[in-house]
Amino acid sequence: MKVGLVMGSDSDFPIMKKALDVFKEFDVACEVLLASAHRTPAVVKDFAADARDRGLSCIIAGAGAAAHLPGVIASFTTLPVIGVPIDATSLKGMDALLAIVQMPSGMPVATMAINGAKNAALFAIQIGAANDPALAAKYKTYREDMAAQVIAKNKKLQE
Ligand code: RP5
Repeated sequence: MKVGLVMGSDSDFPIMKKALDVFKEFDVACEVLLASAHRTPAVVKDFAADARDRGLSCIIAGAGAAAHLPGVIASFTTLPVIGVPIDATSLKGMDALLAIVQMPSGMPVATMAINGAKNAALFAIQIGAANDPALAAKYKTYREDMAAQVIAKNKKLQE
């Protein structure tokens, strides 16, 4: 499985790195791009237009403020696009959340929580795992480990 990870500014990197960390943990290949829907639209178009031909399964796009990046990427590819609204302004990410989630009918972007880069990566893995039994098994183990941790914490709480 190979995914794309795009961010609108280097100021988004501390949040988007959480997605990269997940892909490293799951040994998933990732193309990373810094490009802006407003500042470098041609770079965004070039990246998205042949993303399927390069073997990407889906694209995660993180942006703050007037966050058009995920929607613009979605306009250039039929791959699933996962949007991560970033808290980058005095509106604390609500601006980006509303910009990303309110796509026109027929043009979906799967929108995560504000700063939800980790869940974006896990959702991308779930998409890839639909046709990859080894990745599906890894993800199942991840979920089982998470459940075991909660159960262990509860047990400790009862002591
Ligand atoms: C958006 O504007 C970026 O995605 C970033 O979240 C925000 C601020 O960008 P910088 O001014 O820090 O480059 O386009």
